[in-house]
Amino acid sequence: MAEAPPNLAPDEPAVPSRNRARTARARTFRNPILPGFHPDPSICRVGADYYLVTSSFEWFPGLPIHHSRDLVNWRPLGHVLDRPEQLPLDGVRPSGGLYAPTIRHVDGTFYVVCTLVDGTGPSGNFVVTATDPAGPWSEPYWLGEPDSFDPSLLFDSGGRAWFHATRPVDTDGHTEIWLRELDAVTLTLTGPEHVLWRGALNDAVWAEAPHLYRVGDFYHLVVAEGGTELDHAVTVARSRRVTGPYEGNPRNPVLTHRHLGAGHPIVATGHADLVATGTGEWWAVLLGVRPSGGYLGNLGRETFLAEVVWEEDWPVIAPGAGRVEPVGTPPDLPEHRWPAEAACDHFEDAELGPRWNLLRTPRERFWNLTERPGHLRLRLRPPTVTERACPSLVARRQSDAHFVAHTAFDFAPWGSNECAGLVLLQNDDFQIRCVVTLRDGRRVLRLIRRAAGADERLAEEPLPDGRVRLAVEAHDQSYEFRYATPGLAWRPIGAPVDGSVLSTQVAGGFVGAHLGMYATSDGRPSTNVADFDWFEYRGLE
Ligand code: 6LW
Repeated sequence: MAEAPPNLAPDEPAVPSRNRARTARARTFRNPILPGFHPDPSICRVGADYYLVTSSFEWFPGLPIHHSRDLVNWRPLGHVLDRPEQLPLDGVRPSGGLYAPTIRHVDGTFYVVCTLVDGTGPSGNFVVTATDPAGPWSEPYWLGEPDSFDPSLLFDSGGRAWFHATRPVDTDGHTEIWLRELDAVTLTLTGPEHVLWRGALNDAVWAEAPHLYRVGDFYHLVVAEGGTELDHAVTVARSRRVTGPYEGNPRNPVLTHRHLGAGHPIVATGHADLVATGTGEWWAVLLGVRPSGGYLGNLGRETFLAEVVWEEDWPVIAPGAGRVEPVGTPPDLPEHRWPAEAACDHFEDAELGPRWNLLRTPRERFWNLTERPGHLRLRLRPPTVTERACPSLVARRQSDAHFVAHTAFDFAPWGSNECAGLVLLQNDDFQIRCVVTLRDGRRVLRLIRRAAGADERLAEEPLPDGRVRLAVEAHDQSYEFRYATPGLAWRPIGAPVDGSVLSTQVAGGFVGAHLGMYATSDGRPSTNVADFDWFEYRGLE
């Protein structure tokens, strides 16, 4: 960070104000502000800088952190948990791992509180701290509370800090928001527990994602309810005392798309976190889903931006519209763009850039960018992408319903157990693989779709020697694969594949589709490698 953060609490009482006349603003911005799998956003402001974290589940590094000056244009800063010793994701189930984080800043320190769900090592809630949001972040301070998730922090006046989170009260999806004081020096929970809220609707399910703010005379509790799919909603309650009792807003839910049907380009909106700008405006970041092909969504839950105003000491989200639209009027902040990310990674740097992710915690370095300069070298190792392991996979998010991705690589399989190529996946059981392997001593290109844990071979073509180029072009649920070898023109492999195995609705869980480069020796030791020269991804919308 270039400048020292001013000593400013994100939750400091601000004067509730109506955002200024919207007609004066001619610019527009596009939602989502973070396309592709970026659920459960949480935001804080330090002076003119905004920092945003999102969930990452079984992917490593954990908790991407983005930086913006105008709330619309974001650049990746890195990840909160980027050291294997900080993040034990070994053996974690798909859509286990890191759930919804919260980021706050007070007195020069950034705090992220989060939950590691169903870990095979330490699990439950933890806090990490940093003085620079780009890192390094501390080792986790484990708070326990393994039944609770979606933790948040309120730093109140007088130096007190309040941990709040969600926990189940039964096995039917009923939950409660509870609160306990956090000793911000020892980072331990202290004092009595208080139950604050169980949701606004009669018999509400999944009251979760709580965030407390002190605004004006009230403590405002913003929660999600209805579950993170089509019935998702934002509801609010307020109290003059942090420990309650909380009264619900009679106008709840204050935001939902549950009544808009499949025709709306954005569904499942909820899980909001609020921020006040330096100019006194208020905005919410929240998650939503852009369906592609009915209710199917392969991109997972993405991060959206919506305006907030205060009326009668209650927040109004998306005033005048009541819904989040794909195009909006931006905050009254000077536009601040960042250099565009290159569509093609030529692997010229010594480290992988922040767009690249690995599955679970890497305990050995299976990727290398220096042994063969300008190439990503993947070592063939026994784990495969069909196991709860850390396979030799380097992947990025699918962030557009329409996209094309290309890669070129050198790979000579030494046995029919060895393969390398392109993989698109939701999880260990739902994926599409286009890989070079050996059959009867000859090199072949094979296209496989995996649904509910069962592989189906869709196509296979003999492959001449030499460098292989692979491409996938997707349009909603249609994924077409092509390949080329030296002297051979591009040709399709198989028919277009139904990609619905890459949707959350079919695969289940909380993540969005990833695609990337993969190599395995399938259970046997090997010293073979696959060298990827470049990887290009372009949205086609
Ligand atoms: C998140 C919670 C949720 O913790 O999904 O259904 C979880 N509810 O808010 C994972 O994003």
